Amino acid sequence: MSESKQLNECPDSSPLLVGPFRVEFSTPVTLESVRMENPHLQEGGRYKPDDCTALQKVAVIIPFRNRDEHLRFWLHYLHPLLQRQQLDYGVYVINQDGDSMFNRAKLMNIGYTEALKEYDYDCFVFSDVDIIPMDDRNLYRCFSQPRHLSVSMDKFGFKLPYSQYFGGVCSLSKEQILKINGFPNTYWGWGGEDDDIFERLYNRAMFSSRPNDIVGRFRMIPHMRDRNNNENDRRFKRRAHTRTLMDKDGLNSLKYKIVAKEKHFLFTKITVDVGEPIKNTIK
Ligand code: UD2
Ligand code: MN
Repeated sequence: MSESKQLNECPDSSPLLVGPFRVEFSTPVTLESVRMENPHLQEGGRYKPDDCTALQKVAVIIPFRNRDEHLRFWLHYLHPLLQRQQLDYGVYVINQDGDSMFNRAKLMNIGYTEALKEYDYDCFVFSDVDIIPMDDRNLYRCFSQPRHLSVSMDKFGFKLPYSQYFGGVCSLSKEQILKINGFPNTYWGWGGEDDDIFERLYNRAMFSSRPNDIVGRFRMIPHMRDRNNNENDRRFKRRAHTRTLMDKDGLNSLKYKIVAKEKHFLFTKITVDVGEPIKNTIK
């Protein structure tokens, strides 16, 4: 009797994939129903296949504040998909505490840092809470180049809005993230941080790989602009300095305080104090 059986690597293309599937937001889902649908999860929203060794260890990072309804839909669609993709994965909801201006990219840096404290992840997928893929052949894992996954969204008529677009869902390996010093911490409010990330990649001679526009289809749950996520009207001025600022503004300048860490059955929720914008740093 041997306790530890030797597992083979999972195949490059999972036999469990179904291709396109239906995504709709008219029937509300509950955390309890999602939990029932996913009996193989471990606490904190962790999973790994039990019949093969996953090719990558993936932390899925969701920048978050006050979007519980969207998170329920996200969990409902994404947990089964990530399992069909045979990933060794964990879901991290990085919840901005308080009501200061929202800072999506800083929350992504925090997610990267905190997930690595828990497990030896080699790949990081960063996803908006409201974007749901419509095809499970769109792999939530890392590639030899950073990847932009949400290429074909309903809100943009299933087209890429512009060629440098990097918003929505993207994946980067640990090495790729370190090469660009992570993400900027200084974009407060809506917009610009995704273009900054694209520019960081460009400045380090990387580009964004993409699935095709059939596999890369997504739906965004329709919503209004949140409170305290006002359009950042300094974003264009800030991005003009990305080439020089990227070495100073990123993982090496990241400061935050953990307020709470909770292991839910379907995700790990880390509530953080990200601070406030410093006035007039970039004019
Ligand atoms: C677009 C991009 C997004 C980001 C943003 C500009 C798409 C599909 N997405 O999203 O990636 O570049 O523009 O910053 O083009 N959030 C909260 N609570 C809040 C505010 C934001 O949870 O109060 C999170 C949540 O994960 C949300 C994401 O931040 O999905 C982006 O914010 P948004 O959905 O309001 O912005 P949107 O749809 O214009
Ligand atoms: Mn959105």
